[in-house]
Amino acid sequence: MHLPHHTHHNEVPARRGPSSGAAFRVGIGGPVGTGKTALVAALCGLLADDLQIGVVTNDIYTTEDADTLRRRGVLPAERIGAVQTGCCPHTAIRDDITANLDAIEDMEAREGPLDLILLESGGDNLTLTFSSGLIDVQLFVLDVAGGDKVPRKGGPGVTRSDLLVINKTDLAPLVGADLDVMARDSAAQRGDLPVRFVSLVDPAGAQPIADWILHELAHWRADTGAVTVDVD
Ligand SMILES: Nc1nc2c(ncn2[C@@H]2O[C@H](COP(=O)(O)OP(=O)(O)OP(=O)(O)O)[C@@H](O)[C@H]2O)c(=O)[nH]1
Ligand SMILES: [Mg+2]
Repeated sequence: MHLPHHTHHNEVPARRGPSSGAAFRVGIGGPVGTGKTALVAALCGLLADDLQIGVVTNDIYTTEDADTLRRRGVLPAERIGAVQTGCCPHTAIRDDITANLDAIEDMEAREGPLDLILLESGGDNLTLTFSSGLIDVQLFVLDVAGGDKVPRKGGPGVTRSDLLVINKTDLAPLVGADLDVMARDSAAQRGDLPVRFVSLVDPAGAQPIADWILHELAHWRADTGAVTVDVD
């Protein structure tokens, strides 16, 4: 994904590829409460038998999301790291990504080679994006409870994320959200970029997202060039 870079603090090396033993990094962003942590938990359940996974969460003032994931036992505790941003979530995933890079690299050094890092941003707004120096692909998570107008409000997560996830479809009848409107508006914003509608009340509902990640991971691994993303 090629987004405008905010590189004033961003002296990061180009992302390493699979040949260097680095894990595939998936950024998960989106507004507050849309189900990012629920998605991380469900993905760990679906993928941990086949992949060595690490998780890094971002929260502003706490380590709430990492604590929740550890309590739920979705992965061994040492595979769940937390970054406390102390500032707007997007700052730590886009402008100065050092704390997140450190958390990932510490985990990889401690735990040995991993296949997949799931990196959850703190909940923010429609302007949220990850630096391409931090992640390989990024998901943007909306929910139907925010109203069926949200996809047409646009923003880089809606228009250009590698995958748009629209969660909590179970709530559509309760909040009067029209999923067809959301699908139509998402397609209008995104062109050919993919969208998946899910409900995570049952974690198995994350299977379409797990399948998409496996597909992207295979593609990334097949790319024999060691350097996959250039940071300008
Ligand atoms: N009904 C319903 N509730 C859901 C679904 N997914 C998540 N939730 C609930 O929505 C609330 C917020 O979910 P989280 O996973 O914490 O959302 P988040 O995006 O990580 O939130 P922040 O990190 O605070 O931005 C929780 O109470 C979840 O149980 C869903 O598919 N359907
Ligand atoms: Mg969360």
